[in-house]
Amino acid sequence: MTPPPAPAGTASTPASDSAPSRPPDLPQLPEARRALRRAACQVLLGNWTGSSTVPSHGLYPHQWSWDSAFIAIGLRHLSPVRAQQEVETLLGAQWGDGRVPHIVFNRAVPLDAYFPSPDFWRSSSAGATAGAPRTVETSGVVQPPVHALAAWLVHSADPGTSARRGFLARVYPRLVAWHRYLADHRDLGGHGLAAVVHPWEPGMDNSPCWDGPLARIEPAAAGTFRRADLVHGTAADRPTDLDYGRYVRLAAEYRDHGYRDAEAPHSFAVEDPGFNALFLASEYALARIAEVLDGDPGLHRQRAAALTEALVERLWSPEAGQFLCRDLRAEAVGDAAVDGHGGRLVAERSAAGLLPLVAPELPRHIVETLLHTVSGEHYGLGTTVRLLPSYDLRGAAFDRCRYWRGPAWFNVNWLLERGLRQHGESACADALAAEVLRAAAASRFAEYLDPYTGQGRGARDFSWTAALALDLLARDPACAAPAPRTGVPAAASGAAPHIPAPAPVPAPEKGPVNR
Ligand code: 9WN
Repeated sequence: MTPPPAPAGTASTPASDSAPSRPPDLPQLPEARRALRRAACQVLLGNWTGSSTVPSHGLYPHQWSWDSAFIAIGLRHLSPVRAQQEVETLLGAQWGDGRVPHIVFNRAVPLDAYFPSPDFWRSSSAGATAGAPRTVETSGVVQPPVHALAAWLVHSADPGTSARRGFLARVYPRLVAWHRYLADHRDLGGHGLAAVVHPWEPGMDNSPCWDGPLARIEPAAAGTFRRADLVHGTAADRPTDLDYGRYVRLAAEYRDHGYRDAEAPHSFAVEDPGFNALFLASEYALARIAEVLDGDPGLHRQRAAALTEALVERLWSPEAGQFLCRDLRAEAVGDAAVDGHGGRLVAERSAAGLLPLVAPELPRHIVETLLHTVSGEHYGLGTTVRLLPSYDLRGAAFDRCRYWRGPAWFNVNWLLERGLRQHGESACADALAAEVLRAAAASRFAEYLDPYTGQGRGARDFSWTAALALDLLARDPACAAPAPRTGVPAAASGAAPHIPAPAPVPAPEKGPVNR
């Protein structure tokens, strides 16, 4: 892969996609970078609710699982203690079976502010036998396991405070239980990868990769639910009503089986390369955590290596030049099993299939192929676009505006940057980091972007965009203001604003099953 060149206004976009001339490279200037840092801090302070951070007050007014992990990764540069709280609040809602729910509901938010609301999920009653907490309401599905990676990075930002507060010792058993849940309850294919059972689980809700598997699901009738997302989001950006009907059907089916994986039919079951790549990256993080706690890192490294192997064995497609999703239910409805692994690879290219670049032990020929794919015609990074799109630019379902069907997302680009750096592609990683910062500044921390024009879409002041910008800025000595001590007022230099004394970490309601 060549470093993204994209000089001012020269990106070769389709004729109709006249890319705006590139704005002055604002974030390159020290003062602009400090201003960006201050603005990112303000977003995180504004979205903080007292014990965690909402992705966005309007569209997503509760705590989301993988959002919180990304948010903590940025928040650690503003307040390591607050970043620890972010992670611990989420883990405080962990279920007895080890699952970390994808939403933790804030009871102070009106029920109609977000759908599906707590009265749809009914976690504390319907999920009782799976160990759902009794005093907090949550969803019943999960999101990608980025949490151990986040916990490790949060600890590393201020190991002294972390040790004094016993942060790692508290979160480690919970993170182990979370990974064990995925290994024991979600290996639906039986070969070592975790399967997602709802399109919300991989975090890329309406990726075209789900179109095939979802086509078999009978949608819930239109009048039986009321979407709240369209009050805040543009319909052209959001999933369709038909997709929503299917999401609702799947979630209700899971709920009606008590969220018990052994009994739920899981009519949607997919092995997703992004989800499993983050799973293995988090196993490596658990190894680092175990080392600090004088535990046994070996087991975690073995699991990470086994996940890498299973990922390559089951999801690598040399023809596509990337990893693909495996639809585990394809056979069940009579589709031919073509490769003897059970189910069928989904013939759609999504950015999730590039995320295994975060795996440190990926075979070199695969790394090289992925690098080639990233800048090739399907993703065009550095040639036709400046940030990685979420889906194949040439795919039949490509839509530059609609959610995960084309737009560029900041968390995906942050993960790619990390993967590039890990495999020695520092020039590309530097160039991508600069583009991420430029786009974050230009879009007022948008939720996602039109990959061709860079125009911001979805929510603004979106938390993970601000957090991950903060993380990239923290590498710059001009911006890396020392983490403020509680009660220290903001310095004029771009140091973080005043952070009030933290509220006590909520005591977890019930301990995770830690077998
Ligand atoms: C459903 C919160 C979440 C992200 C997901 C993103 C979107 C929710 C929605 O927002 O999903 O979980 O209502 O569309 O797809 O990745 O975690 O930011």
